[in-house]
Amino acid sequence: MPATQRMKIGDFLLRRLKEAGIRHLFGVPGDYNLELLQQLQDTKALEWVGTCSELNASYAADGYARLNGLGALLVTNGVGALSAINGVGGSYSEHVPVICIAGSIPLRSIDRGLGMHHTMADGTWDHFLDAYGHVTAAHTRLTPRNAATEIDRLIITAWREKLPVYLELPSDIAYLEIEVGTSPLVLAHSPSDPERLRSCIAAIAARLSAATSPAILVDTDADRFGVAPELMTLAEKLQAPVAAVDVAKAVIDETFVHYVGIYNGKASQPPVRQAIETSDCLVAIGYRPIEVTTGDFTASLPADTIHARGHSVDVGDDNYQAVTLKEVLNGVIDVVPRVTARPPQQPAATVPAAHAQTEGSAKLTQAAYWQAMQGYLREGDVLFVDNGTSYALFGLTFPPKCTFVGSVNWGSIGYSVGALLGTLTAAPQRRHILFVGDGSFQVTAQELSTILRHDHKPVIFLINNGGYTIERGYLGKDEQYNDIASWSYADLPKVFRRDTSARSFVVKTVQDLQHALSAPNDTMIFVESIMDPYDALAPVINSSNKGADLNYGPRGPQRRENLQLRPAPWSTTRVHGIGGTASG
Ligand SMILES: Cc1ncc(C[n+]2csc(CCOP(=O)(O)OP(=O)(O)O)c2C)c(N)n1
Ligand SMILES: [Mg+2]
Repeated sequence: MPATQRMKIGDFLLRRLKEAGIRHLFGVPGDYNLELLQQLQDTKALEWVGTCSELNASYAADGYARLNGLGALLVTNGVGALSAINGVGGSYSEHVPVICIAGSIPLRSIDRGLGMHHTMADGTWDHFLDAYGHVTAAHTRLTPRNAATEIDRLIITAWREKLPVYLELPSDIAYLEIEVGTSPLVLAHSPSDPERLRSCIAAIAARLSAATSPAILVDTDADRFGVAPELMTLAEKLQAPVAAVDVAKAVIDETFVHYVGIYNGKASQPPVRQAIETSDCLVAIGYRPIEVTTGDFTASLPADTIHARGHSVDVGDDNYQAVTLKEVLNGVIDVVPRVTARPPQQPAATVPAAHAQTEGSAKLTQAAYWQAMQGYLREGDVLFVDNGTSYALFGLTFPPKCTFVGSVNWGSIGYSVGALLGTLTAAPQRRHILFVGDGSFQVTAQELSTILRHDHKPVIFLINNGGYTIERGYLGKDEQYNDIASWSYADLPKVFRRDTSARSFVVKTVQDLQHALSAPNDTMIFVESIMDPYDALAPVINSSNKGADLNYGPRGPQRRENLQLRPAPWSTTRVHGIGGTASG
């Protein structure tokens, strides 16, 4: 019999979160979760990071989980839970393990049928639990009978599946004692089935050993399941090229000698396209094709591509279950013969520098802006992109050990500002740089105050172009629905923290930008760049134009005269990797 002890349910939940490696809890207090917050205060199990909204807390927990392996947020019944559900849905789409805890109405009210606030006031209480069932890998309402097992089940599920989970803690049970195990929670995958693992490794190794042009294609799960080092070892042993889909940018170090670039169908650089599409043994890791990652469905993987996922693998007609990605890759690395004499891959040309004028007094253009940004990036940066013309970031080459954070599949504007709080909290020693548009920033701008409150020192590059430029490329080039209120963005650090030491800049010329880029990063740097509403790199505008065709069809309004922002005919800027649709 494993040893047990008596513990309050709330204390046990906090203890398990801590044992799972979570050190911070994001969220907003409410009367249904204050009792757990008091337990957190009394036990100091975790550090509380209060946010301005539950939506932002969900983004922060997501950002935190990307660097920490798991993240958590605490919300209140209904109003808090539904505010957070967009972010949790995003975590599902992006495969990020987040634990969403809702302090919910007391069990007493459910037993007795008592109407309560923060509900539909119709005598029902399952709406929010049911809603979360659609955006999580597991959801539950805790009771004194199930808490000891359900808490463990949900945390382990989030970690194993790399997906969010939702649990309701009724407010009248957090202080009740139950019997729980004394041993700490162990986060581990079940070991693979030995026969399936052996057969799977043998099948992959046979294909790879016979291949003359093996290649590896990486999607985000390579990061989530922590196998980038194994993939690089395998590529080295096979002398095989590695490409990443755009959403998995920099999961493989972009300076790695076998890394060839971003594969995005016909938007890829020719050597990347060739390496992937003509490979006689392509190993794809967690590949999830959508219009954004496939150059508008022009991606064409070889028919016999080996598809490896977190917990299963397809090789030819065989499907292997009960195998884990790490064990499969390590097994393959062990048995494939080392290749020394493969003709070298033609390395992908580095991104052609934008043809930017360099005259200091010239009005700042996006071409000059992104050219300058390439020089600003440093080894080890955490680099954020939000939706919009800032997608140009995909075209930059990242120095070693950088982490890319974006919500590209889900694409919820404003994600980056909340998530920035999360990554800063998880890894305050790293430099975090946010690239965001004015429209995206307006959705979650208040969280800047929490970032300032905790003395974080990110560098924020905000493009002020008067509205939703990327949308103008879909529809409404001059329509007022794509305009937004003109904020004095660079003043916001002062507004959000009266005694701030943040360095703020309003940049209108190349010279101004150079000045801002030379500022020391001993405090927050906030750079507001004023740019033309019609200015965006050609691939970004092209992607919007194509998106409109895809979305509205041939009878849509996008073909009408002058209703769409189009790339300037003289524009020669090319950015590889974003030639497919970028979501607007
Ligand atoms: C939550 C949410 N609402 C609406 C959208 C649609 N949308 C995508 S990009 C965008 C505009 C982004 O504008 P901005 O951040 O200013 O970037 P710009 O293209 O102007 O650089 C909008 C409204 C979305 N993706 N997510
Ligand atoms: Mg904008």
